[in-house]
Amino acid sequence: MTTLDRLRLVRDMVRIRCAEETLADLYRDEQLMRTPTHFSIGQEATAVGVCAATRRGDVVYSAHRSHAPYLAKGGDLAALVAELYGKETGCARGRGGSVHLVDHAAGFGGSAAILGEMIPVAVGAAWAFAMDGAPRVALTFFGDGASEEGVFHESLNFAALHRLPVVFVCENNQYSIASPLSARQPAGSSIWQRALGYGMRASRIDGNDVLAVHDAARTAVEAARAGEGPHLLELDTYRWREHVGPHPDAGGYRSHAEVASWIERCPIRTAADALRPEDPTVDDRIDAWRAEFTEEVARAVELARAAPFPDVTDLLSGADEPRPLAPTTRRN
Ligand SMILES: Cc1ncc(C[n+]2csc(CCOP(=O)(O)OP(=O)(O)O)c2C)c(N)n1
Repeated sequence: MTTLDRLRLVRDMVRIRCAEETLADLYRDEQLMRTPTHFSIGQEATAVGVCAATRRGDVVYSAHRSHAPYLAKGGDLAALVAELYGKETGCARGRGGSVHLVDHAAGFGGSAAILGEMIPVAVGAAWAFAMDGAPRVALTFFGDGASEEGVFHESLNFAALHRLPVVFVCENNQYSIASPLSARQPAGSSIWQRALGYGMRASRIDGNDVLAVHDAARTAVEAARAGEGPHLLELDTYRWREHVGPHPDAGGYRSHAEVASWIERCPIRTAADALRPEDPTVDDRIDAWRAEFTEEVARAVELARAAPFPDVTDLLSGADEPRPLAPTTRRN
């Protein structure tokens, strides 16, 4: 990877951080977004590192913590913001909210909040790619909690059996709502090792190191594309905010010290530290990107506020129709 490619990863993380921090503040202060909202603040390296390893024709699915994978895959920012405000110009025409994002043009196949739900959907897409002989890969993001769903195991088994071009991306942020991993899974076991048991390749990576995530994802995606079958990536990371909603929540089920230790390992700062020796201007660049993206998000918020709500008589129709084109901030 060139220095410019590596800077691009940092830029994409800064864009997601900026968007989510602004949206979290507005969510708390305005009370206009009425959708349950799961922020990925602190987890940006997983979505950015993985999605940068995909091609336009590859399809990404995610669970409820969906903004970061959607944006990292090139989903339209203005349409995301409008969706959170419940507007007709949203990416799901205001009918889905934060947990039901979709942008087919960008290769974001959809997100859903039922744990594990999109894992078999990604396997189905990969099966279709394999039957068509298409050099495409499906990827699915999910949390450590979703790896406890039965459908996770059925999907891994089926994908391994048919050597399907699918990459399972487990964002292990250590908690399922307020339950730590140690209260839910046997000591001495791990999610990536369970995938090995199905006969597929699997690896565990520092999910706050975007360069390491990207390297591992590129290997997994290209192997899947070359017909070598599925791969599971377990990416260790941590969310900084409450499970659902905009607030920090240290001091209850997780200690202040634990949360602070992960904030020390901020993925943006980690990447900037790694890049500074080869580009001493990296901190200035981050400041400039912050300013640029703050404006971009402010414009998207203005458009969303001004857009119409769906017509109440039309709420149950039109699920299959393409949404009207929103003013776009699409980037690729
Ligand atoms: C089948 C099902 N069971 C329970 C829930 C309630 N629920 C919503 S999010 C969540 C925790 C998810 O944890 P994880 O998969 O680790 O993802 P994270 O929220 O940490 O990103 C639970 C139990 C659900 N949505 N679906």
